[in-house]
Amino acid sequence: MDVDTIWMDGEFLDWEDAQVHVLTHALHYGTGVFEGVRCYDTEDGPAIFRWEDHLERFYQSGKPYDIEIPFSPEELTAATMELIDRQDLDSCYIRPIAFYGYDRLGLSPEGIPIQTAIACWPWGTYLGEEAITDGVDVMISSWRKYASSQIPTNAKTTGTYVNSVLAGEEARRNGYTEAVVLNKEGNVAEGPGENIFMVNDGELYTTGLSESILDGITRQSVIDIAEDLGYEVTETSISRGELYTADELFFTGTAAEVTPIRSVDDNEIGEGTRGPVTEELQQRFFDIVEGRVDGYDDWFTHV
Ligand code: PPE
Repeated sequence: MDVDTIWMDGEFLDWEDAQVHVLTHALHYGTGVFEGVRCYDTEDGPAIFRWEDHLERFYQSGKPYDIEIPFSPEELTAATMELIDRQDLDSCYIRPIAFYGYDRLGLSPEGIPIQTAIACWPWGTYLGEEAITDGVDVMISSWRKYASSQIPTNAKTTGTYVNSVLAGEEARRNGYTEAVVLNKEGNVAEGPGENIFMVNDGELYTTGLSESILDGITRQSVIDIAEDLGYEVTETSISRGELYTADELFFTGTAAEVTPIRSVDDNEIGEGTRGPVTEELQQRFFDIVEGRVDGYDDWFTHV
């Protein structure tokens, strides 16, 4: 990797020196929150996509856990800008994280210092280069998504990603590229690191916020982009069976961007390739994030 610096607790450190103690609270109990953000190489130079929305979610994610991030949004923004600038990155993935550090073990984090770090590195397509054009094969995971009555699903918490790891690895062990997880009620929730959309008769559907999903920023962006193109978008509950008979399906996420789904449990979706509505939205999404469309300026923070 062509990167050498990580910002941690207010300082720029050499990549190798950004370390924590082995008795870090978050390592034992998963008590950290994080973000995933992309910076795109636009016509006007590097620009971070929806930075303010990601920052807001970062602070909000900490609330249920009393993780009060000890840096202001301005300080985190300045640190990120400098990281991108110093390392000459034009497009990259940005990973802010805040977590309970080291003082003592025991479940209660009271009095344990909160550590904050930001790393940036180049990250290409999430599910493979061909995934963007050809789509991915997914399986319905035998693992359910944890319910929002058990752990807040709108917070991006480090520990809860064990659920995503179980589902994703089960799918890959079985020869699929990615999983889809059902919620406790048995309806569709999302992917291990993606939200999901369905297209039927030229209209869009996506799982609602009460389906135990992460409130994805790409999901909200795609809803806005689709509506701007004249599509109707409904946030609803989607059953497993509806996935099998959908005209088109696709994932959204910061890492996954807009990735078509071509089969579910070996059932072809539509023609078994990227569908036309998915292709149109995907093209529009890339045109917007790479700065080729006017009217979305407030989604960008220029470096
Ligand atoms: N659901 C989950 C569970 C999720 O982790 C993500 C992002 C999304 C939906 C989409 O949210 P948004 O990025 O705001 O559109 N997953 C992040 C982590 C990926 C990883 O492998 O690490 C991401 O895409 O950055």
